[in-house]
Amino acid sequence: MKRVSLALLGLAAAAPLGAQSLLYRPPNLGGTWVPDGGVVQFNFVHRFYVSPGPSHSVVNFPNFTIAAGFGRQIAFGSRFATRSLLVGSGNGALSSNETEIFGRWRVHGIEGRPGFGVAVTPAYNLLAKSVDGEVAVDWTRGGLTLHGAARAMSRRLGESGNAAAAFAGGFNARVNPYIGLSADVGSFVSPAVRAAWSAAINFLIPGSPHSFSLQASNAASASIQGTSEGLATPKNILYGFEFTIPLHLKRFAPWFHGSPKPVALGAPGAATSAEVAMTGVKFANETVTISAGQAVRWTNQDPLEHTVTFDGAEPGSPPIPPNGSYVHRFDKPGTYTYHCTPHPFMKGVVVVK
Ligand SMILES: [Cu+2]
Repeated sequence: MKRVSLALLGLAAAAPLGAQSLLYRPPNLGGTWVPDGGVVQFNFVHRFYVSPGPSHSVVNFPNFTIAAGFGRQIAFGSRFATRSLLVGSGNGALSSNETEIFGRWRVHGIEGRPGFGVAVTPAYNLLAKSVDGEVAVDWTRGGLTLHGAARAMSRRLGESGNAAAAFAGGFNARVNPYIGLSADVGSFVSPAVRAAWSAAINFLIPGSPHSFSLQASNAASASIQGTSEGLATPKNILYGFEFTIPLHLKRFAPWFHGSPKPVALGAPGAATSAEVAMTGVKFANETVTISAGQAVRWTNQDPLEHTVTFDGAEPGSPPIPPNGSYVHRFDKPGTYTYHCTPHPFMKGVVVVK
C-alpha cells in the first residue's frame, strides 16, 4: 500500500508537466515548454510598480501568453503585452502594445524529466517588425532544473534597425512537489541597456492543474525581446504574479455533443443497495453503510472524469467518464475509505457490516 501511495504521489507530481507548471520554468525563460496535444495553455503575468510620491500611482504591466500543443513536440502561440518596453523612438515607437507570434519545436526531451530538453522557437514581433528566434536548453536532475537560451532578433525594439543577439540562463529548485524557487537573467551580447532579471517563488495549487508564482523582475514583457532587456525607466523593480491555466479541449465536448452516452463499469449486474452521486467534484454522500455481499453504485454527474480508488488493497474503478457509473460488490465486512485519483480531496467511506 505504501508503494501504491508513493506511485500516486509520483503521478500527482508528474501530471501537471503537460500543463506547464511554473515549478519547471523561471519567470522570463522556459523556451522548452510545449503543451500536450489538445491542450490550450493560457498564462497570465501581471507586474506593476508604484510610482514615487506625491502620486504613488500604480503602473501595470499585464502580459498574456496563449499557446496550443499539437502532438507531443509542436506548439503555436502568441504573447501580448499591453505595456511593453517604454519605447521612446526607433522600432515600434508608435505603440507600446507588443505582440509576438511564435512556433515551437521540441527537438529533444520533455520538461521536468531527468536529462536534457532542447527546443527551437521561431517568432515574429509585430511591434518591432522583427524576425526573432530562440534556441532553449534545459537540464533536470531531481528537484533542480537548469535553463539556458540563445536568442537572435532582426530589428531590436526601441532601436533604429539593428539586429542583435542575446543570452539567458536560469534555474528552478523544487523544495517539494508543490513549492519551488526560481531565478533567471537575460542580456544582449553587447549590452548598452540593463540586463533583464527575475526571481520567483512558485506554487503548484494542490488538487488543480494550475501553478502560481509571486515574482520580482525588471522585464516589462514576456516576449523574446522583452525578456532580454530590463526597463530603462522606471529603475524600480516590478512586482507581480503569474497564473497558468491549461484548458483541455476535450472538457468542452459537452458544449457541442450534448450529454455523453451512459457507460456502466464494474459489475453492473450486481444488486445495488446504495447509490453515491459524484457531483460538484464531491462524493454526494460521503458515508454509505451496506451488508457484506451487497454492492454500491457510483454515478458521475460531473462533466469531468472521476475514479473510485480505495486506500486499501480493494481494487478500484477505471476512470469513470461523465454520465458513467461504476458498481462494486463488497464481500467482506470492514471500513473501506476511498478517494478520486485526479481529485484527491474527493473522499468517501463504505462501511460493510
Ligand atoms: Cu474526481
